Amino acid sequence: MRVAFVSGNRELLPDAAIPIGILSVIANLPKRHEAILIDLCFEDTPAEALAESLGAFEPDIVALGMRNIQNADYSGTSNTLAYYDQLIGVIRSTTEAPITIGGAGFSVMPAELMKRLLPDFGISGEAEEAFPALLDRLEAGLGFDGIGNLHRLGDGDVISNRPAPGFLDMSTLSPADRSLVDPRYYERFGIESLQTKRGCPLRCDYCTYPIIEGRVGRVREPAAIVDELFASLEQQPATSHVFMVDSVFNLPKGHAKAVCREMIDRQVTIPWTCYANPLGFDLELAELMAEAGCAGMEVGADSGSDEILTRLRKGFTTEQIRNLHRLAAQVGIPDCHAFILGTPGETFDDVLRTLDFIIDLDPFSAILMAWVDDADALDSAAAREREKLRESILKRLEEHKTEFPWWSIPALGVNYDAKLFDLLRANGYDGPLWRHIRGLVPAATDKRR
Ligand code: B12
Repeated sequence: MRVAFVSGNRELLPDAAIPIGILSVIANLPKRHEAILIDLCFEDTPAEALAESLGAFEPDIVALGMRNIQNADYSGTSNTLAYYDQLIGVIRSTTEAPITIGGAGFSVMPAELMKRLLPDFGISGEAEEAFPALLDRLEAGLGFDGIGNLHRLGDGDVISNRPAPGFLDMSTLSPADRSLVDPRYYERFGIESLQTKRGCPLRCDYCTYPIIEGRVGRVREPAAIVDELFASLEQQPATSHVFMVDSVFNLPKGHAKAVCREMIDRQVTIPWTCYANPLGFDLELAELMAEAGCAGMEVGADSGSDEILTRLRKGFTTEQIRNLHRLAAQVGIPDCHAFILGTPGETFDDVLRTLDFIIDLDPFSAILMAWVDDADALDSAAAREREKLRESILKRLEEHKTEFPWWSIPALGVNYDAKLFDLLRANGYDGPLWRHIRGLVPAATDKRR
């Protein structure tokens, strides 16, 4: 079949992210299918570009990737649903080919998005097996039962197949081909995406990662990861940095160490960053990461109160956050901790406790966000109550922004805005930009308490 993959994502903050999920689905498509990738990220007029490419290719099916539903920076988030409505309208008016939607954003709430966007099919979660299975059924004119996580509309409602009985074995998957990627991702942002495993075992209260990837950890062979990295660097030589896109790089710890050892043995020199978790973080791991080129860790610390951490089911304590920070500082890896202030049930005193904790911890970088609860859209009384807390939080952060000018406060546009980031990149700063801000703030360390 002729398959037109469309990557709808146009988000450039904090960096543009290559459509690694779609690339993986393409890499694992049986060769008898002919696929193209229409990437709308850098198009000035995405609707026209899409219509033109579809018109020229005449697909049998359009596979639309939806990575983000919203920009989710807790600054009063803007959602992208109207934009996806528009893309689907363009596809419908250009071709009669059925539309299948998928991707991390879609997977977060597939039934709701099926009803809202009205594609013909949706696939939630990983799709390297489910999508070719759908093509087989369409070709053979058969029904759709048994294709795991397939969604379709019928009788005015969404019919959702059960998930496949197991998750994919990562060792059976072919790696993504980066020669398909628009080189502007690398020329303008320099960042490659690399996955060392799928699945997140954690149970953080609000997090959607296990919905997308499942909880069962499925690791890749370290040698295969480094092979993919070397191949990608050859295909896209403008790469200056790698982001490990795992939900958490250091869980399981043994695998993270094995990946680092492989990188060290094969003399990987490109710097990389990852999401790290305070659970079980130890000196040996920190040293291996540093030696393998880790140039930064992003940590979802969330709170400086043990009570709130327990309520959020983070599974670690403030002492473990401190431990990670100590070890990171010891081996010279900058750490960036994200905190979410005002989560459900939190009081202003809890927020102040977290702020005191951050000041005392003094991580290399901190991102402070004021919680926005999606559920408030349905409950106006709760929304008003929460809005008051949010206002007090932002007022307090306003006071801190001059005292700690290297903190990022997306809701106030502090160290998180497109112009600043463009300026930094134009001046040669690369990778995730929080790594550079502290060094640019005069006498930042004098502010330490
Ligand atoms: C790593 C990561 C980042 C890194 C990316 C680094 C990089 N260079 O790639 C950073 C920190 C930069 C980042 C930023 C953001 N992220 Co992010 N990120 C992730 C994370 C952890 C992994 C994404 C990934 O690459 N996965 C690996 C690939 C292989 O998997 P995949 O994309 O899911 O693809 C599979 C399936 O989804 C499916 N599939 C994918 N496409 C398609 C298409 C079709 C047609 C089909 C059928 C199937 C299909 O098959 C693929 C293979 O199995 C996810 C959470 C998660 N665990 O998934 C959040 C996630 C994708 N991010 C999210 C968000 C919101 C953002 C930001 C907007 C937040 C912000 N303001 O900072 C930005 C946007 C950046 C951008 N340019 O788009 C949300 C999106 C959903 C939502 N709530 O809107 C997620 C789901 C996390 C969450 N909060 O729930 N992110």
